[in-house]
Amino acid sequence: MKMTFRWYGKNSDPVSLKQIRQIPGMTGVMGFLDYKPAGEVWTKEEIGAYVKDIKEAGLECEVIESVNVHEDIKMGLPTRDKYIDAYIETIRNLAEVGVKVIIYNFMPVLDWLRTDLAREIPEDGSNSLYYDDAELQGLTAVQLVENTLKDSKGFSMPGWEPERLAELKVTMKRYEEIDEDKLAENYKYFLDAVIPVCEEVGVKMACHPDDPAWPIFGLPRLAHDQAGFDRIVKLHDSPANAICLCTGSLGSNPENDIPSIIRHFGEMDRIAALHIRNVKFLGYRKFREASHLSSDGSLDMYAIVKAVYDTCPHDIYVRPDHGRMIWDEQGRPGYGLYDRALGATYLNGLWEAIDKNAKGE
Ligand SMILES: [Mn+2]
Repeated sequence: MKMTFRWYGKNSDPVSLKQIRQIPGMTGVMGFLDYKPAGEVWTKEEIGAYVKDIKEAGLECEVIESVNVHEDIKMGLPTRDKYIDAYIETIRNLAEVGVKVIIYNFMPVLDWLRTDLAREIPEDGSNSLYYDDAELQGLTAVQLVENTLKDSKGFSMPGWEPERLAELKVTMKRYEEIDEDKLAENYKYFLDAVIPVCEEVGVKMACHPDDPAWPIFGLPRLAHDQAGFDRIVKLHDSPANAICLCTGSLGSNPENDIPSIIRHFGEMDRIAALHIRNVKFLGYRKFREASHLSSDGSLDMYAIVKAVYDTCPHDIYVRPDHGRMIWDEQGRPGYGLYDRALGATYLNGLWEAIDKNAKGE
């Protein structure tokens, strides 16, 4: 297990590379150029400068996250080809600096969504990301963005700032004609274009699950259970068409048996990276994020790490995922230093125990 840490870059992450380097067992970051809009090429110069800083801090940058797929590709518009060409150029540029895995998602319109970004956990006074589907009932996506203007209440729709509201209305309208099959067709068109390039340059594309793990606002979604990912990996059959298995995203639906899903895709060699975190179920489509410890949440983290150990390559890229805000830390919701560092240490502890046990030590 290569333990890594998400890092947003020196201009927008309050966590420094030096701090990340000091977490025990940390080998690298899962990087991100957060200022790049979907559809723009990540140039050699900017990627080179970003990776140089990481290497100078004694860390690797073999995984890049959130190379976002332009909406025109997901919608299958005629303009998609120019955005696919740009994506391919980015893949080539990333490969040149040693990137091995690109994490992305194919969620229409909305990325991850929570109804509260800082819900206090009554037991200990920390806070974490929170979701309650009931709070979204009766709201459309457009109303949700309008509401954030009046009363932010913690709602967040990444990528859909209020100033883009008009565009959101048009996009939502277009999706009325796109069902899951049509979305899968558009997805295949994208994979058929990019996967051969990935094979050529030695990069894996790793699809991140829908978060939360069910369709919202009537939009088609493909990546929220085992059957969905079975369909995705078959759209273009190649080890380069892989998964970023995010336990917390898939685990937001209690019907998803996470260790079993890991074993299923691990045995197929289709897991290129994992985000490992815990969630606590609070009711139907209602959850909050917990510390990584099994007993703090609803997922069995031992069974998860054991499934990774048993079925994935032992140098698989892993990172702790969202953490709580603890010890009065101020920072990016879900991406503070302290709780994620505790998560990494805990995951490394589970791995060490599983490894020594397997070797009879
Ligand atoms: Mn994730």
